[in-house]
Amino acid sequence: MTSIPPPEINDFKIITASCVTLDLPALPSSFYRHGWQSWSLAAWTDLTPLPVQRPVNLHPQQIDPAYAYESRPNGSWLGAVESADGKVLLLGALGTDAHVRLNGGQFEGQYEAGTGDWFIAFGGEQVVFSQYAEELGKRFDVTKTKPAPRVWCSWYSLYAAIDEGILHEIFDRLGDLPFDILQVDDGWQIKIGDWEANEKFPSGMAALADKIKSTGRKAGLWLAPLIAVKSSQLFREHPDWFLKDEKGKFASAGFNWGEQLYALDTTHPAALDWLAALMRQVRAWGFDYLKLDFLYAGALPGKRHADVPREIAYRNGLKILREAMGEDAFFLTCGAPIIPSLGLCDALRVGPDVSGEWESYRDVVLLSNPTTPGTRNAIRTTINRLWLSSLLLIDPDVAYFSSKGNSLSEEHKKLLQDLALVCNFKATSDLPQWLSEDDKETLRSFLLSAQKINRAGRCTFQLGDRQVDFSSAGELPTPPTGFNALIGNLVGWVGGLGLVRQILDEMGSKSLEKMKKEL
Ligand code: 9PG
Repeated sequence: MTSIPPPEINDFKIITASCVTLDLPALPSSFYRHGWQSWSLAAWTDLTPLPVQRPVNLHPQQIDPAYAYESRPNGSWLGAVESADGKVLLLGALGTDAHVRLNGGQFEGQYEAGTGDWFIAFGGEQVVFSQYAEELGKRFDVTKTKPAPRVWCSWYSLYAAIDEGILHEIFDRLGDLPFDILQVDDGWQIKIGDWEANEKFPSGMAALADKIKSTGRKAGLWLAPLIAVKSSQLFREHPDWFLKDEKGKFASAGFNWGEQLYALDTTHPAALDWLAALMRQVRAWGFDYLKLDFLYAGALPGKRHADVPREIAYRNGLKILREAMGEDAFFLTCGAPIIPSLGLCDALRVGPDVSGEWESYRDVVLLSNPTTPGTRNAIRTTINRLWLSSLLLIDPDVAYFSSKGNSLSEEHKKLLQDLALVCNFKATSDLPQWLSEDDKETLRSFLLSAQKINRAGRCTFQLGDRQVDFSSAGELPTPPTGFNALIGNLVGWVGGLGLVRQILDEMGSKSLEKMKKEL
């Protein structure tokens, strides 16, 4: 263990150690928690332990399951403390497989396997974070080259209820709105693991890409190549390609689509060959923008074919995916461990999903879960990850323009639109059928906007001649006590039951089918 005094003000140092301890002169007033992957919480909080988030069977897909029960303030790779005078001390790993935590008056960092470099800086918040980003850029061969795309994505309106007919109609009706990419999301594949067109796409995926290209845009596609369900042909034919736990059972990669998820072992040579072939296939169909999702699965704890640190295993898998799709493809990573993705993708989702509601009381308050879809959750975590924007394009998820298909207030819709401008990553899923002429003009000027943006504070920005303040999304709700805590436990338990989630999914898809008929 290396114990060192913090650096002088406005200075930073880099030291090599497996475990580092900084003795703080006084207890800080707040702690910057940096969650593991795109959807995990990033926020400044006080030092009170956060309750364990629920349902616990979703831990593998929402947070780093290795630290799910850590009650001290902690974070993946980096953390920061703020003292009463507003100065910030940042401790951050310059390698993968590292975690930090506050242990009373000591700020500790630890590599899971072996030693690595630590970056330590003290000074103004924006300065220390940008110095850290600069050092990360050097270590992870970051070359930020691609221009920011303007994307229409099928997820946040139709969800999985997409089919060939409705997508063709939407692509036609988008008219001359200035989108660069039309991206087909979840719902086209046979199964999670079997990445071929399902019966809703009888003309096949190449025909779908052709249709998009005929509108003058590039074609985008969503896949989750590092997970599979047990009923997939992939899992049935190659169970040996999947990650195991310490007891030799298949490790859980979470639960979604009414099924248990499993993780591909990205150190297995045959699995890597399969991944590379899949990427070449998707490019051959004509898709040039790839949103690869649920990527955390490559870095979950477990037993692998080759005994390498889990995030190195993930990063090697990502390299194979990148090489096979080609440097000319636009590569967006999602549900992805943050630091191990740097330098290998063009854009990274930096927050949880938005949704048509501001906040779910059930999820955020009763279940202490800030990682589930919700507009407030998405804004909160994205704002706290803006420091990554010097390293790659950061995707804050989509903005809404229509009053149909969501229950957001005008003010909340505007906040999401402004967040997209701050990130310079513009996307929506709104259906052209939903947009009034006014909505279309707002969307058009959003897509064309090239305002000058200046950060004024942690949550405040100057956008052209307007000031924007995102602080209404910043605070975390107070954890439940008494009766509400009891209800929370019950909801957490019920919500973790597979059958209950299946029924909810079923209800969701029925109401989407109804909405489609009414378009
Ligand atoms: C498609 C979607 C969209 C979306 C992605 C991802 O259970 N979860 O924690 C969970 C979080 C996010 C999520 C799905 C499940 O959404 O972020 O944009 O592509 O997959 O299924």
